[in-house]
Amino acid sequence: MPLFHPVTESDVTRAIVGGFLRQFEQYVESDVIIVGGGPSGLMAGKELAKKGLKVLIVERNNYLGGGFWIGGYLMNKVTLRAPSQEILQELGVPHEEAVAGLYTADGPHACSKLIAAACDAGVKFANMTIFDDIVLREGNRIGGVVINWTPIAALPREITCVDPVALESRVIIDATGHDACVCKKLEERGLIRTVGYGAMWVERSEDLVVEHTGEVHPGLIVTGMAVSTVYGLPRMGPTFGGMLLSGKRASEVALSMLEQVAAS
Ligand code: 48H
Repeated sequence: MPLFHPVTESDVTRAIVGGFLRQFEQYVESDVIIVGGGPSGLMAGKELAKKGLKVLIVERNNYLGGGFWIGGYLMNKVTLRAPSQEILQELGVPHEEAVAGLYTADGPHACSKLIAAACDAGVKFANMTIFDDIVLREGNRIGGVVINWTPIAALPREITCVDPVALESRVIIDATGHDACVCKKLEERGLIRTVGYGAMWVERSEDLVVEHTGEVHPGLIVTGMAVSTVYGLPRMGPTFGGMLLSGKRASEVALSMLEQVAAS
């Protein structure tokens, strides 16, 4: 008597294709699309989904978590400055105080708990999916994102040229880290200007990132390391509290933007 229930290969394939297509169709329109599934994007997504919003994170890699997995210098430890260790507490991540006000945790533990919290809150993910372009409406207001499969985008043009598709949302969050890909796309079109992140200055950088997190263009919010790139703020190295609190701030800004849209 076999241990497992009998199923055929076509049952497995149908389950995957059907499940994918149902979700993809449902998320062709979302309340908020977050580009980038690193710590700032995951945090923003978790907070927004907790409030009942329909949130999709577009991530070009197969894995989520960005730079939060391995922390600094390939050493699997992440650091967070007070008061952001409270988020580790909320997520149930073991951590210890290294010196007054500076906490360490294991990157894989912190990152996997944050991903799980985002999933539990109801965030959906399009991974292996790369942001390609922006949808612009009247007055250059954001209308959505243009996406393609990462493997397609990685192929040389002479081998294939596959047109992308678009997903609609009135609020987009650029959480693509150092590259600030969404903001750079608007810069290419002459709509905003980015400065490039500055030299390291831990003490100053994280407050500035959180303070500057917000709307950079009608419908577009920038969060995380992308904030440093847009505004020329100092980098902070492998310390992540600023990323988490910036994500939280981005979610608050998104909520108030959506309230304004609903009221208009
Ligand atoms: C889809 C994309 C695209 C694209 C990128 O780099 P991240 O971890 O970003 P943050 O801002 O949440 O956190 C930054 C932090 O990890 C860090 O590097 C710090 C604190 N550095 C300090 C310093 O001094 O250097 O995650 C960004 C995510 C990644 O998963 C990318 O794969 C993804 O965005 N991404 N996804 N389409 N075009 N570009």
